[in-house]
Amino acid sequence: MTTAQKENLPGLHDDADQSELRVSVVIPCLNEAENIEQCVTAALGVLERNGIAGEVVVADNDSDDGSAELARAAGARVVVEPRRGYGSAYLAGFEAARGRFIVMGDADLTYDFNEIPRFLRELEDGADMVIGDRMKNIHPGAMPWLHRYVGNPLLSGFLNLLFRTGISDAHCGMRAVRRSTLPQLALRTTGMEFASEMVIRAAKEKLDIRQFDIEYHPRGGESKLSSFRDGWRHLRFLLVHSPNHLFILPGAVMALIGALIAITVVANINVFGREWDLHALIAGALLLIVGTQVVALGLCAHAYGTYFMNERDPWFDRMRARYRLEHGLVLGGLIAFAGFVIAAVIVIEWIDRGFGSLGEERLAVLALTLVIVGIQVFFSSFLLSILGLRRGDQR
Ligand SMILES: Nc1nc2c(ncn2[C@@H]2O[C@H](COP(=O)(O)OP(=O)(O)OP(=O)(O)O)[C@@H](O)[C@H]2O)c(=O)[nH]1
Ligand SMILES: [Mg+2]
Repeated sequence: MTTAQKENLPGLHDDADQSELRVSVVIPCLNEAENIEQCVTAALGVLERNGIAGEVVVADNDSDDGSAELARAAGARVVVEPRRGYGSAYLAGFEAARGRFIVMGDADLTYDFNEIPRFLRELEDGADMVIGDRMKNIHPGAMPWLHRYVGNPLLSGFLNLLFRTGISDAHCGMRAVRRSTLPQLALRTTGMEFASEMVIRAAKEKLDIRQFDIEYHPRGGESKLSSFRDGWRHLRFLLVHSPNHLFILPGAVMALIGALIAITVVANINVFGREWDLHALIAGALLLIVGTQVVALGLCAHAYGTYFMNERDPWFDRMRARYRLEHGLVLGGLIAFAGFVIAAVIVIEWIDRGFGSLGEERLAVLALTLVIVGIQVFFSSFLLSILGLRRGDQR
């Protein structure tokens, strides 16, 4: 490469005298004998042509088709990770990588390694993570209809609805990351959901994430992706990392609707031109009880995330600062007490009637609901407090 050529690539000169490599191209590989040689050669060629001090690390998932030997022969450093999974392979590759920057790409010829300098330029410019966007440049036959129009848009859309990352193609496999950010990202998932985890963790840590359009080519060899199993693993990951959407929101909506129905029935309010009675009240009670339970589970999930997983959620932090164990105990106690009072009124009336027949079903359901909800709030408050014990965060 001439000096003039190097000057056209800001930030990519004078690597030879640095003890640290500028880039590690990490390629995960599971039985990719058809492609791996070509991928490694392409990546090494790009580094050489652009004068970038770097290495190619192939994270082999214990392939049984000779992929590791082929990769080694082509000039890659090979690390073997016997535990299967896209995430497992990458975690092993990251551990072995020595470059200041890491560029990631599949071992299937879908991505063009000539894009490496472009990814590096963004990182040199200050980005912490750079992600390709395949969706506008998918070559014919590169992505099945189901993934192109359903799986990828739905999963990326849902991911952004929950985590607001602003990344259009959150599952693109060609990306780059500053290696020094890895401890902060604390990635741990082992399967395809690793792609989601990287983006979500980076967004939660407020890292500088950038994206640009790249081309997506048809794959060589057999795909390792299982549409439904891997799609579900992404979805499951998104849900379990967002207690607000999994528990708090649906729980609060159920409890609110339940409470409104209960008030309407007990206060004899006319809605839609008729009065609502016992059956509606039973449905309302069910929603109120289940909703309370789901919200309580969500609070415990938040507490677990905060105390054991170093998660931060501004809403939960505000709640923690405002309310203590005793607030929950008093609230739960008062709700249950109200239920017992109503139950006592019914019993007194029954005694009054000389233990005769009673027609207080509506009040009885109300009393039962209040007692259950009160007890739930009371004991959930204790559980929340227990979850904070270890870190001395008990409130
Ligand atoms: N799915 C999967 N991929 C692995 C595993 N270990 C390594 N890989 C590599 O991870 C990369 C991604 O897998 P692909 O089969 O290309 O999945 P994909 O890119 O989502 O789907 P395609 O569009 O069909 O390529 C490939 O380079 C695989 O060889 C594993 O256990 N499971
Ligand atoms: Mg692929």
